[in-house]
Amino acid sequence: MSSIEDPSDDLSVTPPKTWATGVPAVTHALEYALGQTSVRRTALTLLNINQAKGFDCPGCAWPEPAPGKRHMNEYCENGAKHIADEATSRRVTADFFRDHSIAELGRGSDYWLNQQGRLTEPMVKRPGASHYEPIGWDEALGLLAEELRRLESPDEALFYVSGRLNNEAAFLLQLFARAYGTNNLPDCSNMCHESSGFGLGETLGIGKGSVSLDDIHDSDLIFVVGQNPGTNHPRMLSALEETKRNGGQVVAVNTLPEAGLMRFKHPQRARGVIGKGTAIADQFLHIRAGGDLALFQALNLLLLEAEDAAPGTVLDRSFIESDTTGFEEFAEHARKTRWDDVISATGLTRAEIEEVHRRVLGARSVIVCWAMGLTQQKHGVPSIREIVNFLLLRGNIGRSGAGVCPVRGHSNVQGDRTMGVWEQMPQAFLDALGREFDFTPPSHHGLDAVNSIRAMRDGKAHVFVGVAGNFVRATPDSAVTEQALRNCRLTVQISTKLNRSHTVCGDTALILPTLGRSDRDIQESGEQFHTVEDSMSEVHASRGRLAPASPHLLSEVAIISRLARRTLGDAVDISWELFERDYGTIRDRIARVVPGFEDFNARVDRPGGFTLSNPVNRGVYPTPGGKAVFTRNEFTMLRAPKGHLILQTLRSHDQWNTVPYAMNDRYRGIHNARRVVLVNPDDLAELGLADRDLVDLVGVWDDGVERRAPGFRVVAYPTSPGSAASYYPETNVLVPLDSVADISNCPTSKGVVVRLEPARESD
Ligand SMILES: Nc1nc2c(c(=O)[nH]1)N[C@H]1C(S)=C(S)[C@@H](COP(=O)(O)OP(=O)(O)OC[C@H]3O[C@@H](n4cnc5c(=O)[nH]c(N)nc54)[C@H](O)[C@@H]3O)O[C@H]1N2
Ligand SMILES: Nc1nc2c(c(=O)[nH]1)N[C@H]1C(S)=C(S)[C@@H](COP(=O)(O)OP(=O)(O)OC[C@H]3O[C@@H](n4cnc5c(=O)[nH]c(N)nc54)[C@H](O)[C@@H]3O)O[C@H]1N2
Ligand code: SF4
Ligand SMILES: [Mo]
Repeated sequence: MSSIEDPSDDLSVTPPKTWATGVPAVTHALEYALGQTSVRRTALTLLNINQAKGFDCPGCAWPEPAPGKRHMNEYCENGAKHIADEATSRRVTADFFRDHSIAELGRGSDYWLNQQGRLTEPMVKRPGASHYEPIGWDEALGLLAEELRRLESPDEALFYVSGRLNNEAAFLLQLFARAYGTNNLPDCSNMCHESSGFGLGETLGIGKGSVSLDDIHDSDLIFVVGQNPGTNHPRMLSALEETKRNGGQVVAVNTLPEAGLMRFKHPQRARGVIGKGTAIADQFLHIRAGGDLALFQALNLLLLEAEDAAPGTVLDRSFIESDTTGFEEFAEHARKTRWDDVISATGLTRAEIEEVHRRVLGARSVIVCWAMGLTQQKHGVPSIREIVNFLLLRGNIGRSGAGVCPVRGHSNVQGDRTMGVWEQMPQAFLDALGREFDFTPPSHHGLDAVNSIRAMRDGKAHVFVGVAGNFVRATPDSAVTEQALRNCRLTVQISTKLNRSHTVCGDTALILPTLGRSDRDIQESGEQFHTVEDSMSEVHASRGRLAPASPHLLSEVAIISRLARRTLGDAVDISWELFERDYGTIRDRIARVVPGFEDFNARVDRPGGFTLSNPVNRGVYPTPGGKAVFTRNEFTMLRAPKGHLILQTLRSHDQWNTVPYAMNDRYRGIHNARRVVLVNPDDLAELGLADRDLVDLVGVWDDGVERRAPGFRVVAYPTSPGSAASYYPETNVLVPLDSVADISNCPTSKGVVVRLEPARESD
């Protein structure tokens, strides 16, 4: 199809690494960068990542150190790969679309699609057409506006946002959606940290983390639960190294012994390059899938019993008294925790848990960090609530070195929520938005990601607009989701690079190419910057430095402003033109609508920006009762029928979400293949399978539909007993649409019941 071939599927396996980062990491990043673009562009991009006057790394949401404390190279291997992937010199042109039918593109792999390069001009697929063809911006936006105006109800349109989107564009998009008349703003967060939002919102009153980078450095004890920082938040390892240097300890809780959790070599420090590096985890808990709720219930029981044995020495009674409610009911419930339940749910020994307990007793400050291993489980919300109970018991909220730390994924996913991208924004936000722009936003909740798919599947939504993501590959139940999108009258993707979502089209489909984070953004009033908020609520500016990938690109702000003007006309009196001309005018309005953004333009002008304060750290809990809430959580564990495993669908070291950069997962020792399933050797023996067998993964769910992912190589691997691991998005086909976390509706991507069948003959 093109000169870029899929790498051959030629699996080789080496022992999993016991350390992360160091010289090989830097070399790998440079190799990828130089494969994409010139030495000059590589140097320019790398020198500007995460510097006060440069652009924010488009990788994860881990914060940068304060400006004075940054290294010249304040980025990690993966950050460098993400930026090189965007700064690539390869281009997808109109000729490319003429040469490849949409059906042909649909057969290309996720890897191949991404490797084609940056999108360069707007394209349209007309009804019945087999190919995309060029279309002017005016006509494209007119076509979309016309479809939106034709809908019987604004709730028949969906606006999907991924956390790559900057604050200014996110604010405009939600303003436009609400002025148009809908709260249908599904986002990637619905599939990511949604359980954190609900778990923290209910107990602490705010769905965000409460700690800063300094808290991480100064903490006595940090838990890293269900998270693989070596790959997904690499610079978190530098922070944990600092914790250790200051005398703190780390407990890692994972179903896999992830390299970065074990040992870390700092690439920016001579010692890291040559020495043995720092051992990160003081204790590793090789937990069973979904066992985290039971683990924290056991730790809470131990704390209550220790307090009984030595009253007044274990719990922070005065904090519990002044800052919380529900302690007595919680304690009564917690005392019923049974050790045999805990042992079967966690697969840990009582001695291991008691060892953790002793560390907790010895720590004056404790932080719990977590990511997808918790949030994408059916009982993700109760697990997070139980973690809050654990921290409240010893007053580990709101003081130095202590607190909750949900480690976010996309670089601005937290900011997008702050800007109002959520289908359930509180009424106070909607009122403030309505007051500022003189209209009445709809108050009924919109659709999240899973419910958006249901609406398209059932013919209740007809126009899908995706901004900065890859909806078709990020969502569960791929076959259902693809059909849902094909049911639409119009599908629109505002993107930088080609992906599978461009190949799964409604009757009409539009590709609207846009500037990336590294591209210079010049508007009528001059050069623009935009802003982002990281996982620790730090808001700062990001300025692209490279010549845009094509002269035909518009910024996201420009696309949304023009679309709003075309769709809404004079219906609302909003100065969209001004917004496009000068992004500072958007920030002026954000300052008046979003709490904590007062004087936004001036504060973001300082190097490093500013930090949004979390009220919890001032002893203010925005819960209905004004206090932190202890909760009672029923014991739950994941069970698979005999002969089945609990599959988690996770990231390899060489991918950014739905986009593989290469076929390797270096730290886990997997090379040249992605269709692999990692299984514990004891489970393999019991299932009568051997290392390297070729199997189909077959999902088990109670709707009678067979979900099959064919042709996976078995790799014997130290997964915790009963659990298996495979890469996303190849395995999304196995996640049933209705298999969601309680309360948060987040797909259970880490708890999929499967059986392994000998691979069917390919036909
Ligand atoms: N390089 C790179 N960086 C990324 C991304 C990327 O794709 N590539 N994606 C970004 C995004 S959007 C996100 S949300 C984050 C995701 O960051 P992570 O949450 O670290 O990502 P996953 O690969 O999904 O890994 C989940 C981890 O949880 C563990 N786990 C699975 N089930 C359980 C369980 O039941 N209990 C426990 N205790 N552990 C479990 C897995 O073994 C694995 O270590 O990364 C961000 N950063
Ligand atoms: N099975 C399974 N499914 C999952 C997960 C899992 O662990 N397992 N994880 C879930 C999680 S945590 C998340 S966050 C989602 C991620 O879901 P998404 O955020 O939707 O997916 P991405 O792969 O990050 O999107 C990549 C595309 O974004 C576009 N893009 C990149 N940069 C820009 C930009 O600056 N502007 C614009 N307009 N476009 C840009 C490019 O075209 C690129 O192809 O997936 C979820 N799905
Ligand atoms: S840790 Fe995350 S934000 Fe920092 S450089 Fe790496 S990918 Fe980018
Ligand atoms: Mo995410």
